[in-house]
Formats: sequence, C-alpha cells, structure tokens
Amino acid sequence: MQEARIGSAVIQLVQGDITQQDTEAIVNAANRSLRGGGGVDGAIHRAGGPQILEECKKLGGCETGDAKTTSGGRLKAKYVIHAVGPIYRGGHHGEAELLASAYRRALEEAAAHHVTSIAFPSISTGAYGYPIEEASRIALKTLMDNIPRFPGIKLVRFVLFTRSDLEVYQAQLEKIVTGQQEKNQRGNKSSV
Ligand code: AR6
Repeated sequence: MQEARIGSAVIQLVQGDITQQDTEAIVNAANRSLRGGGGVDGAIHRAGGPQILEECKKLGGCETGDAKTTSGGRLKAKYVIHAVGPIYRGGHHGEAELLASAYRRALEEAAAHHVTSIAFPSISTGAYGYPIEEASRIALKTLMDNIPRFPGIKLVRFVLFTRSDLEVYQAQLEKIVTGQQEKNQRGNKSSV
C-alpha cells in the first residue's frame, strides 16, 4: 500500500532522498546536540548549507523524544524540523514511547509553523539501531492517530532511503489499514 487517507489528509510512502523533497517541511533524524552527524542528518546539513547549523547552535540542544525547528537554508523545504529519536537498547528502556513522542512533537512543530505538507525519514532505524518492523508500526500508528489533531496538515510523506525499507513501511501501512477496517466492520455489525 502506497498511501492512505486520514480525514482530509494523505499519508504517502515513497523511496528517495529526503533532501530533495518539495514539502514545506522536512524532518531530520537528529541527535540531542543538534550539531549535525551522519546519515540523514549529515545529508540535510550538506544539502541545506551552513545556515541550518548556525540556527541549531542557538537552540540549546534537544531532548530525546522532542523536536525543534530551523529554516531550510538552501533546501526546497522552508523548514527543517529536527526530531531526536531514541537509541535502541533492547526495547525495555522506554524506546517505543520516546519514538512515538519524536513523531508527535515533529507534527506539533509543523502545525505551529502552519505547514501543510511534511516529509519524514525513518527516525532511529539507522545509526540508532531501532528494528524497522517495530519502528515503522510506531511511526505510522502515531502519525495516523495524531494527524486529525492538525487539520491544516494535508500531506504527510515518508521518504524511505532503500527499496527494502519502503517495502517494510508498505506492508505495515496495509496491516494497520486492514486492521482498522475490520474493527469498523465489527463495530457496524454490533450496532445493528
Ligand atoms: N533521505 C532519506 N532517508 C535517509 C537519508 C536520506 N538522504 N540518508 C539516510 N537515510 P540515521 P537515526 C535513512 O542513521 O537512526 C546521525 O548521525 C537511513 O537509511 O540517519 O535516527 C544523527 O546525527 C535510515 O533508514 O538516523 C544521530 O546521531 C534512516 O534514514 C543519529 O545518526 C535513519 O538513519 C541518528 O540515528
């Protein structure tokens, strides 16, 4: 499944490079220092230029599970929302809640900046080691549950770097949507 509708918004899955997206905001998988790094963080700072780091330096870091916003520098996106996911340490250190929080806070930042379209990478599933099956379930579920809080957000796009990551997200989206349809059908039957 490539996309799903949630009220007046669309959640979309594509393979690509997040630095090339033309959404109004892109999300960075940052670390608590907000001083740049490897992976998608490095790619965003390289493509967006030094202005993003200059703005980051004024933000005083960012807690795990939180998100902070800078301009997009030379990127097409007007804003970069720097979200800090958890380092995976076996799954019993509050990682799921922290990952959900990072996605929720990024959406809240987007809404606070009146953004109508936003692109996310797969937070924590690279250097931070979060198993992608579980991380994709949390990412999609959290966004689908929270998008209705922000009617101004019309497009939420996941940009997966590899074909296999895209396939994991596609299968997970299918599972969530099918699960919801079955739940709705059961609800309809019991109310007849
Ligand atoms: N576009 C989209 N996705 C990408 C791109 C790109 N240009 N480049 C990599 N990915 P990671 P994390 C994917 O490691 O796990 C950094 O050093 C990548 O394949 O970037 O949250 C930070 O400074 C993977 O699926 O982020 C932190 O210290 C996903 O993005 C730390 O890594 C996330 O991988 C954060 O680790």
